Amino acid sequence: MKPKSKVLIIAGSDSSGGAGIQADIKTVTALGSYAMTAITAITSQNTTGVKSIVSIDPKEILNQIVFTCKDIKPDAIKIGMLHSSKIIKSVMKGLNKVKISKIVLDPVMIAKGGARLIDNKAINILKSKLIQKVSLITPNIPEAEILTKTKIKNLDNMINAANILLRCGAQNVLVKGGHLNKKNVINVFLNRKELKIFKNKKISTKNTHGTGCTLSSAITAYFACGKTLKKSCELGTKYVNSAIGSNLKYGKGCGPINHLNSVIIKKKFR
Ligand code: PXL
Repeated sequence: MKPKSKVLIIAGSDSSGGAGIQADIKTVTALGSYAMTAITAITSQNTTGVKSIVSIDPKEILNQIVFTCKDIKPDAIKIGMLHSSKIIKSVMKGLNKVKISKIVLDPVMIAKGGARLIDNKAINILKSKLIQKVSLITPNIPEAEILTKTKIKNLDNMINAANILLRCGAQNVLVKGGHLNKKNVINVFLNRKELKIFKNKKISTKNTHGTGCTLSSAITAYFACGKTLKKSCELGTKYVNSAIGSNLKYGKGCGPINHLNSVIIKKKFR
């Protein structure tokens, strides 16, 4: 097949392959689109935790974005780990130059094992400036709590947080409820015209490393192909659910989900 669309991913590298830019490339590819990257940081990690993080020079991040897009224009952009305020400023400069309207922001803050992937100054710029430049922001519960300075314990709290983010200038918000201790996973999609609640059975497993990166990449891939954001969120959630359900059991800690669950290999390549 020929790729259905082109996606630029601006995110950090996860050496263990389950989250970060590795998850993003696998997801975009598994959903039939062409992946390009601008790497913001390199993490050394395995399923038991993060050993170290090195940021890429903001100038180099800008170069990756601008030079790549000048040649192959993406249909949409996904943004993941942004380690510092300098990096966010550089990414915003890049976005202004490349003028792509479909942008999905996953406000990555903390890795599964608890390692911080963003500093406080960066969180403030993300909330006050970057949020206004993107089509969709996809916080999980802890991220939504930090961004809105509220406590989130139930569906009403999630909707309230999504409304606060709209007031901060977000166009569309997807608050992901996987962290709530409930039988179902509830995701709340909200914009100024509609509210949609996606409900899925929670799959009990510790192997959920990279779910956030994977979901935002899947949404971006569908959005790049021309689906609405609401439909992209619905389909992205289905893809991640099936990837979690496959339960790979790789590594000694929180293992990766199965990005390949959507793929069938042709006979001649088996
Ligand atoms: O899942 C958040 C995330 C994003 N980006 C990178 C990561 C992680 C979590 O480990 O390593 C690079």
